[in-house]
Amino acid sequence: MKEQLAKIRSEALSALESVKDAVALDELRVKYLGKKGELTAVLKQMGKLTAEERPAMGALANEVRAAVETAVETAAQKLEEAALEVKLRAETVDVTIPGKEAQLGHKHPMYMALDEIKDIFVGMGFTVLDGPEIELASYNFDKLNAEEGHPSRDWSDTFYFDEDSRVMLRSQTSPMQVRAMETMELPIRIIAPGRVYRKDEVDATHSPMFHQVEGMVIDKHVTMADLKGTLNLLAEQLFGKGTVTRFRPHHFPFTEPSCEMDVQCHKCGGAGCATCKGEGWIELLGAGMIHPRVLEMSGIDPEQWSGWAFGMGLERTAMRRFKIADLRLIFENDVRFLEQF
Ligand code: 2NM
Repeated sequence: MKEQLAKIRSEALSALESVKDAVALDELRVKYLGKKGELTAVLKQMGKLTAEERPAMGALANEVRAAVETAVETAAQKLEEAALEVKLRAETVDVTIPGKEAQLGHKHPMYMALDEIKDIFVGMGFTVLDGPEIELASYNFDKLNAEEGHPSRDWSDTFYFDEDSRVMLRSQTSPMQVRAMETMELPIRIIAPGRVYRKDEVDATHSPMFHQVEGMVIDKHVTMADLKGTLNLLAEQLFGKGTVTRFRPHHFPFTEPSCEMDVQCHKCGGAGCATCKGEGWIELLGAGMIHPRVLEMSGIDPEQWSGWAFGMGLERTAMRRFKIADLRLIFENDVRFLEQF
């Protein structure tokens, strides 16, 4: 029996020493330590021993069991470590391999122009506002003093959603200015850039969707001098120091008096060339003193407050800034075009 136990120990230990995987390990564990295993089989013969022999043999059997159990644990640990080693090696990242270059797009020239305009106005304390593109005709027209019968309200000029012309795609960003007048605390200094929609056929200078920036100041004692000073500063910062401007009388329903501002052609200095189509001047924006009726309709007392506003087309401004000849290029988003700026 002593020999049997010694044999189990040496066989088990050498088998466990070289075990290759978890399944084989489990088989060995069952073979030597299991209920029907070799050790149990030997222990079952203990009954045949004399009372004197039994304690020493029992102690030896326990010693062998403990040795085999320890060897099983050691083997399990070794297998686990080896598996981890394999996993780590498989998942190694070579940080020295050159990365894949991400294909970034290109900022759109119109947004480059818009960002410049935003920076100029934010620098003067204006807030940039965003508003709905689906608007109520009351905000797009009525509250801006363009009442029933005004030509811009016609079905041939405006996209309506309903038969009774109540809901529409905004044709200008000024409804946002009305919302600002109704909700913001005075004084107000804001600009509102965004998409606007008009029923135009696509050609080199027209699109049914385009972008505008409008701006507005309302405060005490605001005059046409503030309008001219601020818009001259805009022109200088957009087109360079010393840019010459001129203001021409014009008409808008929401301003009185109204004007358009031109900048002298930077190419020919006013003599007339292809860039300015022989005019010497390039039209930049429309503006004016906010009509007292417009202030009143938004709950602002025109006896106490006054204001000026302006509106400019973004595509046209970008086309002038970057010498783009055809409006359609602005909307095509061809990277070969965009990457030129
Ligand atoms: C323009 C020209 C002149 C304008 C007026 C207003 C408001 F809401 F204050 F009345 N917003 N925008 C305005 C004035 C827009 O676009 C050519």
